[in-house]
Amino acid sequence: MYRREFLATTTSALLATPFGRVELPPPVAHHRPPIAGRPVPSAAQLAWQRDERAMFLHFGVNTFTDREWGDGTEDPAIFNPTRLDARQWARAARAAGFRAMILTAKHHDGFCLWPTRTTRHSVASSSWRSGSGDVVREFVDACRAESLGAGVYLSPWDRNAPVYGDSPRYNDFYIEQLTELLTRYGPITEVWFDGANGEGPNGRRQVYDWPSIWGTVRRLQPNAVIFSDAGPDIRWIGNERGVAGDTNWSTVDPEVVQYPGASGDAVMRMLREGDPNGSVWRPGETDVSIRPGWFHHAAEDGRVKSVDDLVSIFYTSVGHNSKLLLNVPPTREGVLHDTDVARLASTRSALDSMFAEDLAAGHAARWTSTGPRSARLDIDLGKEFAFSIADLREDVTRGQSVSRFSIVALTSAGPRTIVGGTTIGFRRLARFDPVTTRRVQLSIDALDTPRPVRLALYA
Ligand code: FUL
Repeated sequence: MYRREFLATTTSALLATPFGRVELPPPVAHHRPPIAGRPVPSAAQLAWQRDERAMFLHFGVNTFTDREWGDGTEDPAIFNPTRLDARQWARAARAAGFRAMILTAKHHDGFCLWPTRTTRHSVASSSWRSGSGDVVREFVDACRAESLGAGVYLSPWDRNAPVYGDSPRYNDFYIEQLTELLTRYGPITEVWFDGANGEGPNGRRQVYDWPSIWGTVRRLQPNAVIFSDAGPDIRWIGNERGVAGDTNWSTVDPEVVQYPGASGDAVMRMLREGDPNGSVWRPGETDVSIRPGWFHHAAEDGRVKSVDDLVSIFYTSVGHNSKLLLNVPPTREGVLHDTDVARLASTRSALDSMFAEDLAAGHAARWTSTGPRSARLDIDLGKEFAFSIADLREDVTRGQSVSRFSIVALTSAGPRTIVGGTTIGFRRLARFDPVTTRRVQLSIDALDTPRPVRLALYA
């Protein structure tokens, strides 16, 4: 949450000398041949996007110190959840419609939630279960039990490791931690590399070996997607408010954002909007917390986002061709707070009822080509219906192509534009004042020969 402000003051030059261009083994096979050479998602990227919702869990020493960023001097003994129940996290996530969870295995304070060989700053030195516990193990087991994907966040910035800032040595240390996480716990679906950064002891700056770090993930978990500002598979959406770009291409120009933590207007715009001419497929993930902070603070128990806020976030993340990564932080007891769990359940019910019945389903629909790069869909609903939600989807297995859309109601008083916008992508949601009509037209402009877009309408 403090990331950009912090970066602005401390790290403008910090990562200015990355290890160079990243060359990774190719991702898992593409689904179908690209249209006219445009990028398409890998199987792993497609599965990631189809999940739509994942839950982020920020948990660690900060939970016990009541802070957002620990400084690495915390006594491991303070980590002592009294009734840790990862199954409760997973049940709540699943019941709320989430398909994956991502745990902060290590945050900036360097405290590891698994018994690592790399440092004593871990659960093994804590009071919890006399040092014999493993939060990552319980988290992964709970994900499996509830059929959720399991992802890990391993903070590159480490304020405890003495070798941080001693670049090659820290890179080795970090890759060893990553290797433990990626070899001990079975399939991992997403690995999350945070762009937040700081200086090592005595102001030494850490230069990360991203090619080796990302290469380690590819080698050990070839089906996992790698998230960071610079992908390579999934990019950060550029803010922590739950809002993806209104225009949001899943393709990007990789030259613009070359490493995690890059800053500047061009970088932020590329993160938010992508690039219609981008040479790589790198869809955006929207991370946001259900509370003001990322970690649980009892003082914020009354400030959990409302159902309306959470529904609105769904529209501006999933509904803007992104994936929602909603943070729900465990308490000191090691469980999700009742308020958060209830809010998640109510949000799921609200969304389920909104999308219960597609009024356009099964009605006569006809696509007409209106030009080499444009097309129109006419739908006859059979009788008048009132609707206030449009749900649009491109078949992104063949790439993303729509650059403009508009929906028009053909009413007795003449045509009336209901809603319009730019990109669609995997899913585009729009809400508007209820419109009553029998005939609806959807017009699109596309980058290549238009392919049919799926349109659903809801009351
Ligand atoms: C940021 C971090 O500094 C926050 O603490 C949090 O983990 C958020 C998801 O990313 O960059």
